[in-house]
Amino acid sequence: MLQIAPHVKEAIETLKPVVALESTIITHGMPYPANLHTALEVEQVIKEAGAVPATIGVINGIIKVGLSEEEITYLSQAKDLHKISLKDLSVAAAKKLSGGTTVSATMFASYKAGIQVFATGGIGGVHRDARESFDVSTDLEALGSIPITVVCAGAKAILDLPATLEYLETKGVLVVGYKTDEFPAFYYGRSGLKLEHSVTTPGELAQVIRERDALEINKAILVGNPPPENMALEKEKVEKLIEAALHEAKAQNIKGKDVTPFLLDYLAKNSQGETLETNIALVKNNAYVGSLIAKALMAAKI
Ligand code: PSU
Ligand code: MN
Repeated sequence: MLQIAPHVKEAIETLKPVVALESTIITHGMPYPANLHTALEVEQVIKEAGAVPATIGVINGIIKVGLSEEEITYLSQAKDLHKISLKDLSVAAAKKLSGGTTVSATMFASYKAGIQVFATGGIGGVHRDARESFDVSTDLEALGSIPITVVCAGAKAILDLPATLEYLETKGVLVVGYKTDEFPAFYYGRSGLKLEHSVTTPGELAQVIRERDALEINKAILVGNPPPENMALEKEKVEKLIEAALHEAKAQNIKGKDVTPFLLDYLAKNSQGETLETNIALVKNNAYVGSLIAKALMAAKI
């Protein structure tokens, strides 16, 4: 059921640095053609940094680790693709569905394939209305139970960031700032939420990952990497847009797994594409840092 592309399999077996990528960002996170260009460019960033990219998604019920360019193109354009999180993988396999894998499903597939590092944009988390809606992303459960390393620009700013950090702490997930002592806020770098732990080099982080593995702590390490400074948006501006987006989602009665795609789309449209540009830049930046971490991990093994 899990099909690993031959070049990815070879890279894993010969201890080359591999970086996994998700595909919900392609199917539900960005409009066409920005989604396609971004997906291909992110792979290029990883290659140029000296690692092997493996974009993960589901095609006709098969979980593919290392999608081909044709498959990525298909996922960027096809209609009625599913947003597949961890709980959906079995149904997708049974019913031969196709779709993008979220952070939780991609973490699962990466771990099964033997890939240790996964780069994404922003993880899902505790929604701002979670006290009433109970909407807490299953990404947080996956982080609490799958021992890989996830590089992100924090949780999407549409979420309740302090609550998301609390939830991660409850789940025993180590959150490490990469060259920052604050939890990044996706569109802007500084959330004001201090992190207990931070590193300044990939080697330092690799050491922490190795200790986690030696201790057999079966939980993810979440690396918070701020968006590139020249691409970060102004907090006040973003927060105004988010308020409006949340209001609109409520008015249109958007619920469950449709909430995140709706909000991202609303923000992009109402910021003249600015939030999309930042989203693209930070995914690339995370892929780059993910490559450095994967390389540092492998350097110690050879
Ligand atoms: N980050 C982005 N764009 C996205 C997502 C994250 O920059 O589209 C996706 C991820 O796949 C994440 C999912 O796992 O949104 C979370 O959805 P939910 O809030 O419904 O759990
Ligand atoms: Mn949700």
